[in-house]
Amino acid sequence: MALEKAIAEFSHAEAAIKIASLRVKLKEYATAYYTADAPVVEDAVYDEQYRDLQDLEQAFPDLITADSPTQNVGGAVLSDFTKVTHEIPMLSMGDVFSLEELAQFNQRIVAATNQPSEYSVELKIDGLAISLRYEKGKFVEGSTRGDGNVGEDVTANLKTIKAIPQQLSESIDLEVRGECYMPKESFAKLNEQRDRDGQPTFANPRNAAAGSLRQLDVKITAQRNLDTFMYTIVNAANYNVHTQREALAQLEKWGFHTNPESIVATDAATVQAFIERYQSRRDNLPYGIDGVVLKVNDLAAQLALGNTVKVPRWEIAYKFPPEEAETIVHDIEWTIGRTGVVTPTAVMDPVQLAGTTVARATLHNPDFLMTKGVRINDTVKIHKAGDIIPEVSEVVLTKRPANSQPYEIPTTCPSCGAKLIHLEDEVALRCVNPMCPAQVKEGLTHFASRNAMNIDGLGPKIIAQLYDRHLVKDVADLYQLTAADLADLDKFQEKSIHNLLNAIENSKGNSAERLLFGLGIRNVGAKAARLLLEHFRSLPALMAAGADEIGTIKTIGPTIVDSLQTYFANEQVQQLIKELQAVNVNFDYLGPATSTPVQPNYFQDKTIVITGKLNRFTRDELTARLTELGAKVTGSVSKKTDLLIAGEAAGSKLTKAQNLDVTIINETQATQYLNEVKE
Ligand code: 1X8
Repeated sequence: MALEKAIAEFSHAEAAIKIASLRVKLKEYATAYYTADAPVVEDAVYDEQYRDLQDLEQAFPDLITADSPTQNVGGAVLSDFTKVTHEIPMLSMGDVFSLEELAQFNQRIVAATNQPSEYSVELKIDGLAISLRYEKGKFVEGSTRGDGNVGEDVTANLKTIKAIPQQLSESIDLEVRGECYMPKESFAKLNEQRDRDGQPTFANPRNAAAGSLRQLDVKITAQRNLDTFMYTIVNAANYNVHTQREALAQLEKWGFHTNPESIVATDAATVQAFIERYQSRRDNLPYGIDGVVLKVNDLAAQLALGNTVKVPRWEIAYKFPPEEAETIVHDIEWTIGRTGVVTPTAVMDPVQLAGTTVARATLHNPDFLMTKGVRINDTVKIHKAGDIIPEVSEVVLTKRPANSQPYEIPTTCPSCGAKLIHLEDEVALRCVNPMCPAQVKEGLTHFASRNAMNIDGLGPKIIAQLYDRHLVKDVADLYQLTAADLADLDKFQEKSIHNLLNAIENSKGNSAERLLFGLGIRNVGAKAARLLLEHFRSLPALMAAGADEIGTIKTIGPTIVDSLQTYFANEQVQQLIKELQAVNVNFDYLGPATSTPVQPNYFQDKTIVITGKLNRFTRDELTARLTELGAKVTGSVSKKTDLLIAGEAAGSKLTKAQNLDVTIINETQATQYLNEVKE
């Protein structure tokens, strides 16, 4: 959870209190994580609170104490294992969460070394750090990091890992460091087995690796299929190794496993491409990664740069955005769709999730809500379903407040008060009152939407005002609106009035499949509407047709036929059609549409700005694709902007979007969303 207010607004006393509480929490998390191998919060929660503490301490440096988590490497030593003192401390690493912070890291390096930077760029393995010592070529001691100075002797455990050579071909003394991890497949199998045996499962591969390595019974470790990637040679210069790249090559020669994915980079674009590549492919790797590590390649330069109190100055971790986050549910909102389906949404404290800020998550339907057992004030874990829609994964029951009450599903429509019902065979809860204001407004919004009558400027907010002021109760009323009616609306100036009236007027000339789709008849989507009008050529012809004839059209099944006949048989509908005809709304099919209707997608109906340099598309290509998908691409960022797609070296537009809290995605994320669109 972010701080409750800006750092600048904290008084000294308030900061002292907040700092104290953050330290208590962080220490509790760290103990659970390092000592018990059972984290109580997501990494992202730890990281965020750690950052809050860092920020507060930076603003109030007199409040920094030596025992603050920011001044120590995490992890205490469990007493069951013999202690090992690390002659050269095993430091942890500084981390950053954005490309800007990475650029700042690079600037510091360039300024300090006075030469262009060259980095070894490696994957950050989600495992636990280990150190291996060899004497005269023989493996003699292996240890965990512990608190960085003193770790645990896990030599016997490490001897069971095949990836660790017991004997080197050269008779040398050597200390190497790296990461011990459990491959995802082994992790899945282990948890399945534990589940079958009624044992608690491990939260993630890293905890499983830590739990497996720190076993007093090494037979258990031996069964756990652990693996390693080594990446550091201690005192490398003694082995005629002068760069990190040479170190990796030498480690490989000695017979250690090294990670095959690393590269050398001398410019930001290469680093960014590497980050994006693995961020989008992390699910396809056989082991877990949680970021990318940048190390100054030249080892002499590393030495010259040295360390801060806690971390080396010459390396940094870029952490991937969390794919799961924890937050608190403050409310459960019920929204009523065009067809009366009532859908619950969790309203939550905003959190960062896979690169965007999320404050709402779908709860789908009452069954889902009850199965998950979500209550108001519950802490929940959220993730992005299909990488797009924020969804509640589970309630964190250990954090449920003592006075928590079971949540009660509403029995009446929050908009019109009508009794809600479950239609047969449906999980959905529905309001079946056709006059329900929420449904009518949704229906009007649908009529005006891009794939229907495409009335630019007539969005949900304007429609709500028109409806609430009794200016519009059905779609025919839109065509009776006058400039005087619109002049009363909030923030409506002459130009907007003129534009909206024009857009409404122009919509009368649309080809009739847009009208048919816009009427919002159950089961009649944009595609069915087009097929129907291609066949019947006009709305009256369709209305006059019998079920048999309609049914002959390919892909138009009995459900659609039924829906159409029920709809057009309704007297109110017939009256509505007459009113539309009276104001000269076109009822004829005007030939193939210039733009075919699109599948619902992430970009649809969003106002989007593209900025920065793109690698995969030209600006025009991306604009064309987004427009096809029903988005509006504009040139400048404003309050109306829904989304900024930021390429490399994005400048003032990015800053402006950040200030306006506009959702920002990068090119990789945009590509992922594009790939999601079904053809
Ligand atoms: C931690 C890790 C490092 C690397 C990979 N995975 C990690 N978890 C690497 O350097 N390739 S470095 C490191 C550290 O704490 N210094």
